[in-house]
Amino acid sequence: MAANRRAELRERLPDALRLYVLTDRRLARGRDEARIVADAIAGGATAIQLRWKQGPLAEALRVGREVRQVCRDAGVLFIVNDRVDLALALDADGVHVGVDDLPVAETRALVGERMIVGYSPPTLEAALAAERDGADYLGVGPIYPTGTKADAGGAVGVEHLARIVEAVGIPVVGIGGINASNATPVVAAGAVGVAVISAVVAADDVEAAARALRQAVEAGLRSR
Ligand code: 3NM
Repeated sequence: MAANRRAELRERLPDALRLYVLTDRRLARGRDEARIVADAIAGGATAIQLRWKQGPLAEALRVGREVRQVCRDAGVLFIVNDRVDLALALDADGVHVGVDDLPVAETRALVGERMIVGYSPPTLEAALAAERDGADYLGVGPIYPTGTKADAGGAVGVEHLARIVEAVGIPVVGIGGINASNATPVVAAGAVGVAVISAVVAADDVEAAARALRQAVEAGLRSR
């Protein structure tokens, strides 16, 4: 795609981040990433993040190409976690970085206008700084307690998310411990959508789990 993909995607972002599903090999119980992603999209996922925490990068590249193809065929956003090099190699729509990764400014300098950059701000101040440095959206969490990310810290709650939504001009998604029964208040608090791992990836019926979450997100949007 063109070098200015960022501008085109930024316009679509609020809609494209309604239900953002992150892959996790450990929770997938041997099921193939591309299969899980296809089922999640069938249930209503609007964005996918390749979250690669283990194994050789050559394998990440192979799996990433499969996942990217599923996303492209469906017109769904394809974002790579942590690794700017992998995001560039996969020609992803975006890269998502956190406090332990390359900072937002350096990430933006490397990817230019070729893709969007997401960031997970630990504080309100970090959220404002990330926006200034070129982040296109933020992931705020953990909203609720989660067992999926060991170093996620304590739950920040929807009030913290609402303060960040008020302070910044870029879209915010909530993440951490979100499922179909608690997603609605996250969106009611101002998030454009929710990001999830276990509620979809670990479900026996991935498509049904995604559908229930998407309905909870839509209920939150209607309540605003
Ligand atoms: N980031 P689950 S919480 C990847 O707070 C991630 O930034 C978080 O998994 C943050 O939906 C988290 O299973 C884990 O709780 C999300």
